[in-house]
Amino acid sequence: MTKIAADPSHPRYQSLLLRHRLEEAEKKGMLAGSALIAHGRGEAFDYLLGEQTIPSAMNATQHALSLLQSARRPVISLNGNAVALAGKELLQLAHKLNCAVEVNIFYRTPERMESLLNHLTEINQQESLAVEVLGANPDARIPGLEGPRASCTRSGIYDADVILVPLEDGDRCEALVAMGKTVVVIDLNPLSRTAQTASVTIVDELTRVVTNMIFLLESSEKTTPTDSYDNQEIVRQSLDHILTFFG
Ligand code: PTJ
Repeated sequence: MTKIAADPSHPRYQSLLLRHRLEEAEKKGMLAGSALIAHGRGEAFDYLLGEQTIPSAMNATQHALSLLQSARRPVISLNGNAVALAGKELLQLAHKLNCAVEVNIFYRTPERMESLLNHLTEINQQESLAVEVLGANPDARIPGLEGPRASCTRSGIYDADVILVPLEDGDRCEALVAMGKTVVVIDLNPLSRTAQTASVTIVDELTRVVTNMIFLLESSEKTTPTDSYDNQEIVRQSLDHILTFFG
């Protein structure tokens, strides 16, 4: 593996580290052709957020966690960018939540699926985790979606009641909500259709969210979801925060 050029004291270290992870994943054939474009869009929004977890995002994260902890059948859906940026931490989160992960990609090819599944299997072994990794043998379809991106696993995404989907696309988010699922998304763009249609929208950077979730799980008791959570208000607060950037 090539080394990242900057040292941890570099002011852009975190950003360079994430870019480096994507470069490495690209070499292994894990990413979609547009993965780096999607990441760049995320970076632009993160800049406007001050590259930090804003209070509304932390509220959404706490609520999402309580939903995942109380779920009958939670699952974490993983795409190429998510595995590249935070594969290890997402498996650790799944382990703590005692749930499966499912590789479910928008631009589905057998080669990418194999590369992503192998990478997760390696992490499971290296970290001595035994997280169930689904996605190799899809046996169900998400209603209302065309093509390979509708493929999913019955014991995973199809039967899940609460699903965490980092960097989801708008169509699929809508289709999952239409199936009656509680859909938690992580998306730095509060204006995206995904952010607007999800049940819980965490407007924050994926690696920060996963770190926050693991920290919360380790430091606090199991919490129950509150009825007063208002996702539209949470998304509005993130937009307000971005507007303060412009003075
Ligand atoms: O692996 P695949 O085939 O499922 O494809 C994955 C990508 C991400 C390429 C695909 O889903 C895609 O094209 O996504 P979009 O439509 O570009 O949406 C990506 C969204 O994620 C954008 O709104 C970005 O702002 C946001 N985003 C990008 N990087 C991050 C992020 N949100 C949180 N954390 C990030 N690191």
